[in-house]
Amino acid sequence: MAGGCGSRRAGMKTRRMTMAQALIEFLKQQHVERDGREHAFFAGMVGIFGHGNVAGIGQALQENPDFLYILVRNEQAGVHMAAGFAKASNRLRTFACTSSIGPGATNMITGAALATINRLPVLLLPGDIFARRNVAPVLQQLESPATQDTGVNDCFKPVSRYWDRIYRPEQLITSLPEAMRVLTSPADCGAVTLALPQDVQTEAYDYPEELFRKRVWLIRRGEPDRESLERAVRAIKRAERPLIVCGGGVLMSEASQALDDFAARTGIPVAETQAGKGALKWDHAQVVGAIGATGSLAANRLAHEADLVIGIGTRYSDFTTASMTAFQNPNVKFMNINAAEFDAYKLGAIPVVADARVALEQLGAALGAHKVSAAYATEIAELKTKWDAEVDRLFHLNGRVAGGSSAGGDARTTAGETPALQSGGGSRKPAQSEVIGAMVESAGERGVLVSAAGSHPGDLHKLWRTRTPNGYHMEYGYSCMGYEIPGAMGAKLADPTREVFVFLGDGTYLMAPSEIVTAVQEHIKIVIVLVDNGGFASIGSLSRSLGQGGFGTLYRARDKKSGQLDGEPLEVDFVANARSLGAHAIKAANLDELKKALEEAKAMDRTTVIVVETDVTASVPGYDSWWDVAVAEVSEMESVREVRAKYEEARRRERYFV
Ligand SMILES: Cc1ncc(C[n+]2csc(CCOP(=O)(O)OP(=O)(O)O)c2C)c(N)n1
Ligand SMILES: [Mg+2]
Repeated sequence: MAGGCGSRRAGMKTRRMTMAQALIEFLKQQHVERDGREHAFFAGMVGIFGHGNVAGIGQALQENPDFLYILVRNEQAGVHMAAGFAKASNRLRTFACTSSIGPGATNMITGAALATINRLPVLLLPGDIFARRNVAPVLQQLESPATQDTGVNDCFKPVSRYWDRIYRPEQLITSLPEAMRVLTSPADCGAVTLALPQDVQTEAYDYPEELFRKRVWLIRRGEPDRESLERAVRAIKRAERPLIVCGGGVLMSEASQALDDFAARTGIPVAETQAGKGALKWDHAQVVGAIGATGSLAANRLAHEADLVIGIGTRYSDFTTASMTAFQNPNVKFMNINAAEFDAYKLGAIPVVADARVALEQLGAALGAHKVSAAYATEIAELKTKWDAEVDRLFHLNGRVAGGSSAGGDARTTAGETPALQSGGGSRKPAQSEVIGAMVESAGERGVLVSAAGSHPGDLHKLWRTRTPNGYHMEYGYSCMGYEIPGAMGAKLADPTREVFVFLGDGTYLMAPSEIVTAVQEHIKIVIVLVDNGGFASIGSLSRSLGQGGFGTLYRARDKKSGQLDGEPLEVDFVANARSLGAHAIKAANLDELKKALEEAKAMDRTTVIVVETDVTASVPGYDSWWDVAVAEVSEMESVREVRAKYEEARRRERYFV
């Protein structure tokens, strides 16, 4: 906004502005378009001011009140909020993130890694040290005896898809279009970092007026090439036991309807990754649930014997492939539809480098009336019915044991399908699966579930029943404790008409509860269900399965005698804590109280935290699956040596697909 409009440079109209003012003006003008719908790409900026950005970006934001600025409590959370917003917007919108130099900047690195791993666009604008250098070392500057051309912001390089440092104000003119190209690319998007030296942010330049024209970036729907499509069609026609692995790319491409039609017409079953879950309704006839280490019995059984795996928008993480043990058919082949060539070629697949929706439509048309065999269709239907009954059972345990051998949804266990009965019920602590059942009921058609790390992502992957696309928002690329609350705030900002529920553990809550204050500040209403199980159920369970007995995973005081963390349980009043941050807080002692609390929270217009203690012994089992966590090869501990022997045996099932 500022500056002398109308000056000229080599016949070009220019505007004299500081680098920061020009940057904000540019961001305001960026739009994206897909399927004829146009959106402003940036909803605003989130961040925290310090001496490294207050006079530059801070001043420019103040001058642009029409560009939303959200003050957060931690820069990392600010990036999570932007990533959550981008994910819930199917990558069509995001926030820019500003920080001061030094610790404010490095706080954003975790957020950058999360965004890049999950292929989510976020624009990071860390402040940087003086480009002028004469006053160095400035406060918070990392010095090097070997070069002056380095600083903490170089740490963003491996976690960014595009990285630049703006030493001169005019470098914005060439850097910003590159940043936008990457942010709006379906194949290359992730974190983009532009490091902004604090002096340069405030320097004026005669920017060409052209830089500030409204620009609409087309989000391409890439077409598959004819040859690849033909190969894909031949592979599907040949296959007797095809299986679709539905990844996050299906949601990002808004290809739910195309996949629904394709699966219904061909009868090919659809298994879901964490990022792809919920692209189809849970009760769609072809949906067989979660796949992999945290998969359903139905999906994992089908995966074991599949002869063609059709990966759509998936990057095949180890949880999806069950550490390369999920697919045991000796003749299994892969065919991958992906906007990114990198992912399309994985596992020696026939690559179809294309947008998911377009590829599914063309593939469906080319396949005509092709259908899976009647025998395969019956098998799919039977497995699905069995699995749905298993989920119902876990939602309504009524005091029965869940069937797991250890707490925390341990992926190493194989389920007993008919668990024994246990006394109990009434006012007892609920099992985690019952908490999930209550939340599924409360979430209704359009509720959104947000989570990221702990024992619950595995349980939620297996059990959550999504009814509307984007109703299941799991950050499981980085599985980052601390994403949940700001990520959910981003999801709520993306669609305020949907009720957003957060499932998080006591461990995560204690790591990062502070954005509740931001939620109150911004009138963002989310419902947080805080499961208190006295520490890290997930890692405790993993530790026990490794023969390590849960060492260092419980929230207990250091015992004076043993000198270890096995003393009295630490009492934390989560209700008082959440209340102190401005949330409405409720303690639920049992399942009935939890159900009532969920209804109370829905009726509130304020962020609500529901604290519920769960029974850690009633864990959800694993279903014919495995996750490779390497066990100590030599140890003084007998328990570890035993597990190592089993581990070596289990690892033999890991396969190469080339
Ligand atoms: C930032 C971060 N640090 C560490 C981990 C490793 N980790 C995964 S789950 C977990 C424990 C989470 O505890 P809690 O939130 O209470 O969930 P629970 O395991 O009890 O279900 C830890 C430490 C992580 N995922 N993220
Ligand atoms: Mg816990």
